[in-house]
Amino acid sequence: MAQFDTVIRGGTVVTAGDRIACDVAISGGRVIALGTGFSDAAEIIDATGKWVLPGGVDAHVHLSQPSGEGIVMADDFETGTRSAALGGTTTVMPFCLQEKGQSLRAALTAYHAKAAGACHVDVSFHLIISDPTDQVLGQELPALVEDGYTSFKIFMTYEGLALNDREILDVMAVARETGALVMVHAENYDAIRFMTEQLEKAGRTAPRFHATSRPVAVEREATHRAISLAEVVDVPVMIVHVSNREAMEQIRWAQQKGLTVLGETCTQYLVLTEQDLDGLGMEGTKYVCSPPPRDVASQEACWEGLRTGVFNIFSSDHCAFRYDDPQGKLTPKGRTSFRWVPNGIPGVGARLPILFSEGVMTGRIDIERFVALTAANPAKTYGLYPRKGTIAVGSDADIAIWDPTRKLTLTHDMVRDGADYTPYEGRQITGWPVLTMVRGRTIVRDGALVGEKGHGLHLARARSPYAKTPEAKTSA
Ligand code: DUC
Ligand code: ZN
Ligand code: ZN
Repeated sequence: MAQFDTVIRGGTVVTAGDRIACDVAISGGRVIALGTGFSDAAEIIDATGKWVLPGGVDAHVHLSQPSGEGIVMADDFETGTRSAALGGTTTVMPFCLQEKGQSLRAALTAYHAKAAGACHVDVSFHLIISDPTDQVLGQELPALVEDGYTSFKIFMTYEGLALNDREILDVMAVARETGALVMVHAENYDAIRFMTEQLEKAGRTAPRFHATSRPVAVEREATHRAISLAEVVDVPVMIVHVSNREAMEQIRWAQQKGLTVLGETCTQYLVLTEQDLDGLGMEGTKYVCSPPPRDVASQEACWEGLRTGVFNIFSSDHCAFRYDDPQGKLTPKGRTSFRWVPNGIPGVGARLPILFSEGVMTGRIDIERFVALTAANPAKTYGLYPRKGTIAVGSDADIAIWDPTRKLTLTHDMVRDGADYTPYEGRQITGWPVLTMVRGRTIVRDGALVGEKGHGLHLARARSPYAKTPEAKTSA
């Protein structure tokens, strides 16, 4: 019997802190040695001239999430995790949505049933709290944090999801008590409704007015309010999918003040603009997401946030709806007004290639920062590190081997999610993940899926190192 199951030989191994030319020895699904001269292995993978990176951790994706009457998400766990694998991501973190009146346990049971046996890569669920009843706050959330669901998302906008300030404070207080991390979708609900009504009255209902209805001030105000509410409760907070400088400056201001405020930005805010919503006919719906993409100056601000550490996480916010589909972007009501177009765009497969190409290959960020933003930091922030997010002895052998010389034109058939388009179609990309491995098993080789669904597992998580621990609170 060979000494190792697999050896990856001849590549440059990169972590968030270092790059080093060495081999990776893998057995039992884990990295068991880093060094040179390993030869006694059942399989040798030649990585000469390639980067050997931790598989990506995408901390913000939406799969099989209930999306309102007549609307169906394009991706279930099988197609969403397939696309993740093709794009070099080995763990995704989707959201288990509590519907109004539903218990969190019931929502989780149903969501686990959807994931069971379907996943190509590992998954770990955040919770979305839409109905913070006494039962949810007092019993369900504390028990679920203990069970490894250590982060919850709350919304400041959307019918049926938006929490008022009092409810936000209540959820944050439970996070403080239990050591969970709260993620906030920061946009001002009333301001968006006001703007939407004004636009509709003026007959401005085309997809591009989606962006007009949610200007930067709406996001900036809610970001500042979320930070202030978290300060009142004395709890860390993560502001997700930040799209522009003014919202980023709120986060930077809070960080400089000494508050534990974390930030995330996403692919669409680096490479799309509001003008993408301006396509012929209904084509603009392909880019409808919230917050909307802004302008080139906002893209530069988001790059600055990634470089300087205001943002510690880069995610896809993958939330796919088919375009040419009455249950997707072309829902009959959506044809009458932007208000009804499902919010969200695909991106779990394109996230890493776009950041690699536009960030690393252009010199905006170095390869270590790429690993930090896309793997190590999301794993750390959400309690999966060092099992995920790094290549170290004892870590899961979740690895993506990148060919930095590969030049290609991005098309939807390379990312193979359940949608019928990619908002990044036709983009020139340099660098591609040619092999993806999850817990020692190669699931993508030469850009083609070779794994079977069902290999991916759900992971319970530790508390975030940023969260207040119950112990720290009592000793404070
Ligand atoms: N918020 C998300 O986080 N994803 C998609 C839509 C939205 O509003
Ligand atoms: Zn959101
Ligand atoms: Zn999202």
